Amino acid sequence: WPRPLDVTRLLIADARVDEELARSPRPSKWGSLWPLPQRVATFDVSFKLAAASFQMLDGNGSSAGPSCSLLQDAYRRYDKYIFGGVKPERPRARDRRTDFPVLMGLQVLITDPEPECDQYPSVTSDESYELLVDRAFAILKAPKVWGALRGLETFSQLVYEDDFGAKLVNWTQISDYPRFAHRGLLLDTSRHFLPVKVILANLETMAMNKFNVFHWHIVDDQSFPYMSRTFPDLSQKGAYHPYTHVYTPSDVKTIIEFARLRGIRVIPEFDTPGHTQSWGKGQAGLLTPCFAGSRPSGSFGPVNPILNSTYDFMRRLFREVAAVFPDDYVHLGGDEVDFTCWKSNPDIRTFMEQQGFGKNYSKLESLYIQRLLDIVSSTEKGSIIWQEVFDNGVKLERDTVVHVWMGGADSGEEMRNVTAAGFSAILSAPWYLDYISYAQDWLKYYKVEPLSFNGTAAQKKLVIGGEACLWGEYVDATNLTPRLWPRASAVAERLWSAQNVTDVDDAYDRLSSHRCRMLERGIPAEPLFSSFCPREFE
Ligand code: CP6
Repeated sequence: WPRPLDVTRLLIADARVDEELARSPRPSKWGSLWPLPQRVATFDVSFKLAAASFQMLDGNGSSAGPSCSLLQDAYRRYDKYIFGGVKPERPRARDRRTDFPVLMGLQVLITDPEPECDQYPSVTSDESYELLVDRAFAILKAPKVWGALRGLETFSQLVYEDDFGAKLVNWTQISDYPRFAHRGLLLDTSRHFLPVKVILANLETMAMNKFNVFHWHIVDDQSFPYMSRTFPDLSQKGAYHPYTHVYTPSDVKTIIEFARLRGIRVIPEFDTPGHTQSWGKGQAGLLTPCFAGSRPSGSFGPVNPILNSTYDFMRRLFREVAAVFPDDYVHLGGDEVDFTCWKSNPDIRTFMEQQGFGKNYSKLESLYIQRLLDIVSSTEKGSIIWQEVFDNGVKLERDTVVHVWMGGADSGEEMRNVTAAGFSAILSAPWYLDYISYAQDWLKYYKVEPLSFNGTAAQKKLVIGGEACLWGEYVDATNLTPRLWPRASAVAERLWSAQNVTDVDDAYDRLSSHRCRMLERGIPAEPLFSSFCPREFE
């Protein structure tokens, strides 16, 4: 085993590299990098991975050692992806061919004294990394494990196969970091229950695309699959099935840890006061009774905002949620509140009069959300809310994040208003993946520029990122993955890569290859257009 290389010396770019970087070449022939890194230089010099002996290992002086199971796990994963899970015991004939210099391994060096191996990722996590593929060894340098995870994915994307089945990688130098800190995907487990296996497969695919937030729209009108320890009746009575269609505390733990090992945050959404029909089944008195004339009609509306019992319930539920989900943020929803039922209820009307709200039910909604925001603040969590809460003029804490979902491609004005008011914003409006057309949907997602709205530099800084949304009305385990991938990949590149990465022809080539790579990794991603893959999905 050779002496570890002097990494600092290796990472000093020589004149040739500087020249290449200045021209910002794209690795087109060999590479199919997705999302495209910030800076890439490659040369037509190939190294052969020594299949029998190639290994990923901690570099000398790395602050993350063998005890960092997050990295050790990642080495195993990427070894499988690179070599297809089959490594010969002894070198085969093709490995002994000497026409290429050999790449013996990838050294991973965490440079910060605190690698954050046992922590959870957050919105401020450092995901930057530098990768150098040179003779004998490749070096991956990152301040934190989060960057190392992103760099391992990139390294695995650089490897290609020659006609003899040998694994090759070209001389490459990459310096990379995300453009936006919040790169999310929303999945909805209420309209259809999604088995844990499906969620994990999509977390895995998210990592292949450098997404870092799983926005878990876990409950809604149709079902309440979250098994609460404090209020077991919520799922007992509100899930599609009390045992088979629920996420147990252990399921939730599994998902959170699986995500953490891939540098992905799990942000749960408990959407209120609307979208809560399923809550009412297991929590009597929570929802507003609707009236037909002077009598209760038997149906229920949004959460009842005028009862103290409502806030006692929310306090206990969100205390549990704060303990179960380690992320710094909880999504509180607040979208699409229908006032019809509130208007029909005489107690609510009396309350409105007492408060001097007149006929303005937005004020009632605001009162509810304000109290809920206070409850969540008391659990030491930050809040994310759908845009209506901001639009209705609710007084928000400075650190509240506003999630913009209305207006499709024309959400610029809302982005301008939200950031002008000093709030951080997440953009989803142009990225509703549940809409499908007989066309290349990925193109319209790809062409979005999140900062194209009118605003100051300070305002644009407040855009922390975006999320692709896949609402669940027409989606379950049978069609979720192909509907999501590679369409969501377009959003992934928009949120990771530099602003000037907009060449759609280049993107088409890289994304087509990336889609074939997802197939090879066992993800049934749909085709972009008429095409074939080197190996078809079976
Ligand atoms: N469910 C919830 C939904 C939607 C929202 N919230 C939604 C609205 C419009 C479209 C797609 C989805 N299904 N809880 C809005 C944020 Cl087009």
